[in-house]
Amino acid sequence: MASGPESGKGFWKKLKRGLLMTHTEMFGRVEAAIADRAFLDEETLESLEEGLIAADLGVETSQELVESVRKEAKRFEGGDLSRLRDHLADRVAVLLLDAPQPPARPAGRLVTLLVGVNGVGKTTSAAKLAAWHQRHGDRVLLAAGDTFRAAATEQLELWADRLDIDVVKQKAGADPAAVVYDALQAGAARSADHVIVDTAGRLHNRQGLMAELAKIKRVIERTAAGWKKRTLLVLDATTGQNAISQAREFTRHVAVDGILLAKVDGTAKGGVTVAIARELRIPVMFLGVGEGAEDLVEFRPREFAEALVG
Ligand SMILES: Nc1nc2c(ncn2[C@@H]2O[C@H](COP(=O)(O)OP(=O)(O)OP(=O)(O)O)[C@@H](O)[C@H]2O)c(=O)[nH]1
Ligand SMILES: [Mg+2]
Repeated sequence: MASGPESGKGFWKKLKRGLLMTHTEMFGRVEAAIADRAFLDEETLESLEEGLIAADLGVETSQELVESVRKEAKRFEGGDLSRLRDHLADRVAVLLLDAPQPPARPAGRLVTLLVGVNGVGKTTSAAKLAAWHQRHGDRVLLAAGDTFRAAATEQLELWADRLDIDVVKQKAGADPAAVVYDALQAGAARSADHVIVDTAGRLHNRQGLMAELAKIKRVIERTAAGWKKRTLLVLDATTGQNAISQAREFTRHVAVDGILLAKVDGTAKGGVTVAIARELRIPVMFLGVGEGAEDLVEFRPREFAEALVG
């Protein structure tokens, strides 16, 4: 049941690779500008601001960061980008450390419910999260709580086979709350440390589907007495700033304990992580950085800032 940090090298490599497109978007312009002039004039600062905004850090955050560079522009003269990078990495880290922090894996048995809009990456993330916790010593059980589509259960089973993890399922059309109930019973019987529940995609304005989620939560509350519980909202990083409005709507209807931001690798808008952390005031807990079982990393503010900027 340990939750020790992932080996430094693997974590770092995945994070860097996941943020590559975003990093390039942020710095491509300013690198070109600095190479031309070797000093930070207004135009270069504008290039920096454009890059930060294009990488979806948010307009306000981008301006704040550029302002902090402008104040000390002299320090960065001579075309030495590395000093500028260090400065920005520090500033971003400060912003991220000021946001709600990802909690450690709670001790004891745990139920994780994954929720979110259609197609954001819930099922893939359920599998990756299961693999992550398995690597960290948990005995994991998956619950196929998306009974809406027959293919959803098959998709989860395919992952589970590969990872050698059990899945609790029912036939398509079954009540997802009943699947979750079964999974929690099975989890207790098989001494699982951690039950991870996949759910069907839903929009916040679909009342019936939101009521279904509330029912799943009630079943978890009642059945998993003594277990720690957390609900993670899965967001799709490729939607950039839209992910924030989506989260705002969603969390008006469902209480959420953390964010799992998927598909960070597939976008140049990975800076939205900073905007999410600052604006939603919900801890970002995991980042999806690829389509493989291993492509999930913990969100660690300082390391994130360094990988993003450095
Ligand atoms: N590149 C990349 N692709 C991802 C990541 N996470 C998920 N995907 C892809 O996104 C697509 C949708 O993922 P799913 O896990 O099926 O999404 P979902 O939220 O379960 O979808 P519904 O159940 O239909 O609501 C798949 O093609 C995944 O491979 C990620 O971190 N990086
Ligand atoms: Mg799914």
